[in-house]
Amino acid sequence: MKNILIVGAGGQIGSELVPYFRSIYGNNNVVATDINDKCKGTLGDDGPFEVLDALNGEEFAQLVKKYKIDTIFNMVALLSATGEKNPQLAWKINMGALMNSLEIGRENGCAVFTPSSIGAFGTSTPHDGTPQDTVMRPSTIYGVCKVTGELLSDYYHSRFGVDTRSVRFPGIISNVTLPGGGTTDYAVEIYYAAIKDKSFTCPIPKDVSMDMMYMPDALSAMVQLMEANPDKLVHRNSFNITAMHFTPEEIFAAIKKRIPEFTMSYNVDPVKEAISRSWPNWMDDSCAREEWGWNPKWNLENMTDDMLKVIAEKYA
Ligand code: AKB
Repeated sequence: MKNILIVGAGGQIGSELVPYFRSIYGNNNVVATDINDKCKGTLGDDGPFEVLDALNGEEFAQLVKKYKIDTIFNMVALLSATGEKNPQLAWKINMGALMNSLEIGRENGCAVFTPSSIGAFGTSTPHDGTPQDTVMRPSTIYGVCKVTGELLSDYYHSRFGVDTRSVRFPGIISNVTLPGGGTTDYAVEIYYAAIKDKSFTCPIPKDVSMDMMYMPDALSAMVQLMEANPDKLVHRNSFNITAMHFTPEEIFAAIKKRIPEFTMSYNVDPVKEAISRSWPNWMDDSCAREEWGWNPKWNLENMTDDMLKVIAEKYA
């Protein structure tokens, strides 16, 4: 990767991907774009920023040419819970941004990374040790878009030779930009609530386990996969990757150990309950480990120490 375009740079992952990539590839070689120019403030002035609606193929293609881009990171998505409120819009945005990324990638010889998700799985998928290659019949529009995206990306690779690669992200936990509209968002919100209010109302049932990952592992996964030797890749779109899995009760206990006065109650959101119960309890990510050396560094314990420290400093 030499000249990188990040589409949807103002989101939870994009806002940390931009400075991380700039520290590796150089400020001027990482072009941040977003539909919203307000996120420019968060991203800083270290490198180029352009306002871009990813659904506008002409403007998207012009930027790829202007900056001689060789790799596109398409981080645009309406997440699982928001998607259920407006499925037509979710399809339009999620698939529109992906199709433009793939087509523009094909026309300009770019590699394309688009994250998939645990949301690509459904109730009929084996929930424990979810295999890399298994049944994928999701019950959300977000999941339908993710499965379609995986198939399309593999198609663009086999049919047109586009270097498409992707991972199935679990819930991503971070402390810079809040996620919005996801089913796993509770695992971020709980840390802010612990510091600010010393209490949290959880929308996910106490016994539901989901895969999760701390942002630093998610960032290095993207570099590791995109820099991997293609000859070693048996799979491409997409790799199961996980770093930890826990239930609300388990993350609560980890925080309470550090903040004894912290309390949690439940007000289960039926949409999030149905979604979370349809997703894996934990995935088998051995293919990612074998094919490109995936090896996460963060678990519930060291992540909890770090999250509480950083958020406490923010609100000190
Ligand atoms: C969501 O909850 O929708 C996302 C995801 C797991 O893809 N965080």
